[in-house]
Amino acid sequence: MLLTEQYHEDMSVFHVNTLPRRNYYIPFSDFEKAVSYRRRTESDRFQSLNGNWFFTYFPSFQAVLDRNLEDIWLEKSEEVVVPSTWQETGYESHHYLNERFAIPYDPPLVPRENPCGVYWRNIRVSESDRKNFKFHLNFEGVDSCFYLWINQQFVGYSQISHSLSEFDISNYLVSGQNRVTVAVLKWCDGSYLEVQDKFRTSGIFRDVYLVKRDKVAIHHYLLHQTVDVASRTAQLSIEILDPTSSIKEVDYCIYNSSGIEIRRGKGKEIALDNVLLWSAETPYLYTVMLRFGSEWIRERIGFRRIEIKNNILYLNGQPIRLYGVNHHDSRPQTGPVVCYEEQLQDLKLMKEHHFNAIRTAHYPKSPEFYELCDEYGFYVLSESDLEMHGIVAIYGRGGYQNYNEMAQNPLFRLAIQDRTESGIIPFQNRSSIIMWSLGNESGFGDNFERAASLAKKIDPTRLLHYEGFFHADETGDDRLLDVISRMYASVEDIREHYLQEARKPFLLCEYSHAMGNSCGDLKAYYDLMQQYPTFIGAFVWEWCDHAAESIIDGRATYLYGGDFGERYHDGHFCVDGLVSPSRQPHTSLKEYQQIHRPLRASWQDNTLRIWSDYIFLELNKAVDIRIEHLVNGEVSASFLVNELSLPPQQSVCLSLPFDCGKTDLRESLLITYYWSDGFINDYLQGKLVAVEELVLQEHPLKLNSKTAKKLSLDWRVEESASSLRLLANDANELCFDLTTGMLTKFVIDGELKCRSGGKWTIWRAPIDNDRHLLSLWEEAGFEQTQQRLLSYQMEKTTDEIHLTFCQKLYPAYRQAVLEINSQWVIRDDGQVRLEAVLHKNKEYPALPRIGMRFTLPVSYQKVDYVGYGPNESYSDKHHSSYLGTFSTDIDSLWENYLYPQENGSHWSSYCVSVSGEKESLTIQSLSDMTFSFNYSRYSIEEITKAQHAIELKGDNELHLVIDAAHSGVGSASCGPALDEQYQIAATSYVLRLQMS
Ligand code: IPT
Repeated sequence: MLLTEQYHEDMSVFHVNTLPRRNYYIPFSDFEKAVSYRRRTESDRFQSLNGNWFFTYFPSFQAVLDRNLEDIWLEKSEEVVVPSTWQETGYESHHYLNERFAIPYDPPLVPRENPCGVYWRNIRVSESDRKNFKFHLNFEGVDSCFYLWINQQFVGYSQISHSLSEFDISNYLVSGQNRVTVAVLKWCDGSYLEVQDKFRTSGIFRDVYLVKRDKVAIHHYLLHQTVDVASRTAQLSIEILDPTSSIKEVDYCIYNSSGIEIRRGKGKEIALDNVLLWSAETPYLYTVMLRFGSEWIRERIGFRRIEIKNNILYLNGQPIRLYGVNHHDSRPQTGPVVCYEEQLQDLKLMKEHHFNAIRTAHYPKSPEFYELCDEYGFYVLSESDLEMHGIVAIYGRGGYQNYNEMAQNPLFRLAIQDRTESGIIPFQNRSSIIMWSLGNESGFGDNFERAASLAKKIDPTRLLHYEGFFHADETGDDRLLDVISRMYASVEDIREHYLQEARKPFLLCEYSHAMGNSCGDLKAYYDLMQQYPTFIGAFVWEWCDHAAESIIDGRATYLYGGDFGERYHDGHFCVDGLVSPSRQPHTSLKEYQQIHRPLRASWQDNTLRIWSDYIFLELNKAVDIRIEHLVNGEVSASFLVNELSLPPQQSVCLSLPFDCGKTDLRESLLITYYWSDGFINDYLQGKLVAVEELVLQEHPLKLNSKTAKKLSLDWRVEESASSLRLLANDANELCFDLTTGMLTKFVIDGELKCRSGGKWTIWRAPIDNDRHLLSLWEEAGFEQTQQRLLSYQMEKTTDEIHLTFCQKLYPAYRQAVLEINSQWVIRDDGQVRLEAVLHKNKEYPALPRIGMRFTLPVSYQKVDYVGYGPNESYSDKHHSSYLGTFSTDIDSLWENYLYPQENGSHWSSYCVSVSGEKESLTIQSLSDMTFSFNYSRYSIEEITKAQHAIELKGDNELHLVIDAAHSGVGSASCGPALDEQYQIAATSYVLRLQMS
């Protein structure tokens, strides 16, 4: 028998023989190394055990229990690299679940068929090391729990997937070769508390290492700081929380953020003056070198003061907002296994897009992540590894009405407390963390009131958050929670219930669900935050799309729930990030960047003013600005302001070296900001901060149209029962189908304008945010419509032919949804005009769009347009774009969503021209009526059907849709319904176009 006792189904034992929790640090023997290291591997006390381990997979732990260690070591084992997951190394297949338990509910029991992976490797320990040091074995993350042996002896047990477990293995080691064996179980009672919305994985997925400690060493200490903002003084106190240690004293040495030594001494109280305060904008870190006994520990500390006054969040005496994002650990090749460089890549991208806050959804990060947040400047809302959402699926108990069951059940009390401790104690010395969160979506009850008291007892200096209080019954007590938190509440709901009379600061821990083509509501929430200082922040859900990479036909493709043969899964609901799995920014991220830009321009009294929205950061020659004067959408003059200096919360006037506002054309200033040299964060150098357009003179855009060849055509009409043909010499022909009113031929001066046109549509390839409307739309029959020409009239004037059409568009089996009165005007100079009034039947719900479809030959790949670009733009998602003239190609218009859906539209356009080598079709709005357009290699039908980008093949035609109206995108996949102003629900729409 391998074990005498088992703990993984015992809700009173979570850790056996682990060392008491301590703050995270890595000791060094050598001061010089300690003061300057970049990575902890540089410490002589640190020995990474990452790398190859022998591994045997057992489908059931029962089989392991029947063996002894020797048998297991002799089993045919393979090697795996640690850290990794069984799902990535191929021992199990992937499984994505949102809020459901992955196992039947019967806590603390878990399935008997409990897969187990046994890992083992040898380590060498020298005689002298064993004499001089203690050896602490650390695991930073094992899913879901593990039993540990050194050589033949059982050492201990631990659980909580995202937590630090440390064992003193000194007494188990021998000089020379030693064997470390770890049995990891797929399920334990903790699995009921780890129901986070993610791919469910198993294994040793974070770093493993040994730390050599002095025989007499410190274990746990805290650094406390008190900051006086007015006098810029700080008091640093060192508290040794280690009653058993004989070390009572500490030598210290402090360097300021420029590396200058400012203090050296012995003692636990240190007063500092002239302190440069830490903020997300100015992440000044002081290096505090601590010598306990003969170990050196480096702490990098930012001095800052966090307070709530009048329900407003203050940092260093200034009101701040948390512009945040929810961040999961997720990579397409390794799942939850993320390395230092990848974490850094994410943080840099966030900085570039103006996030200043992160919620560690829904578990603590590995310690190095927090150190990076200190260094790069983020306000962190650090969450405990806790989510018990699955309880709402318990059969017959009322779903969300049963939400509080686990939160109230004493069975889970200790486990919740254990998770509260493990989420706080290791990270208390990190300056970036300003708020703790008790967990995510676990209901509310006594267990959480106790967890809140515990959290406040461990750390009274930080704010406390738990959104689950929203589900509390009337007895719920939230006195210890410092903020009111909600997720996905609408702007109106927030204004009405939380802001007009504030009880506590208000926070959105999740909002603007970034699934697919999304985040149309970012501006509305941003504006609300500006209006109410008690609305202290909001965190977008979420940073990245989760998916598993797989190579199919030599091409990387991304797979999600259901692609691995699982019976129960949640599809692609995990593909909901601002960046793709490989970190390509989606347009939602660009939208966020623009809306949260720290620099803004205004135009008043013929003066250009640039404002800094920074609260702490003095822009010391940090930004270059390029200003372009656009006349009628095209650049007529430009100039550069190099290395702008601007104090925080101040503005500066710039004089323009050209005249503006003098013509009857549309004039605007296009202002582009870039980080220049010398900014505090070097990695941002040359990066774009924002592009904004200030309209000086509003006029409909008139296009500098190519001077078209003057034609003088003598149209001849041929009419039959099924078609109406207009012909002028051999090179000009328009043919209309008289059953539908569609254009079946359009050739002017020998140029093919399109293969087909005039086909009305109300369908868009559904975006994820349409998912709640979809059943309504499908029920209404919007996806398949039929068009009928009811009547037409023809009239000839001296130089024009007028065709007046009366058409209807019907869903497959219902009454007409649109009645269309249109007039085609075909002129003798070869121009074709269309004026259509589209009446929507009031009985139908809001429509996805109202547009006219054209198909073009594949050679028409070039696209020129005047509209909102260069990013895709919609009525509610156009802030990262501006009105300009753009020249591009069809492939660049395509926004690649992993789950194919409507994309690449350009809102408020005046003109689009698609062309091949010689031929082109130009569609231009008449007067000030703008349109949206899509131009794509794929038809709406093909995009609608596809479930993975790789399935899209194209069909030998290119597809253009000109929309009189196109629904906004919103964020309703997990958020409020699309704001009415962006819905297509009016009774009539107009399209007025000229085609040539
Ligand atoms: C909410 C969860 O907190 C988060 O983990 C994720 O699932 C997100 O939504 C959706 O992607 S839960 C939802 C029921 C509000």
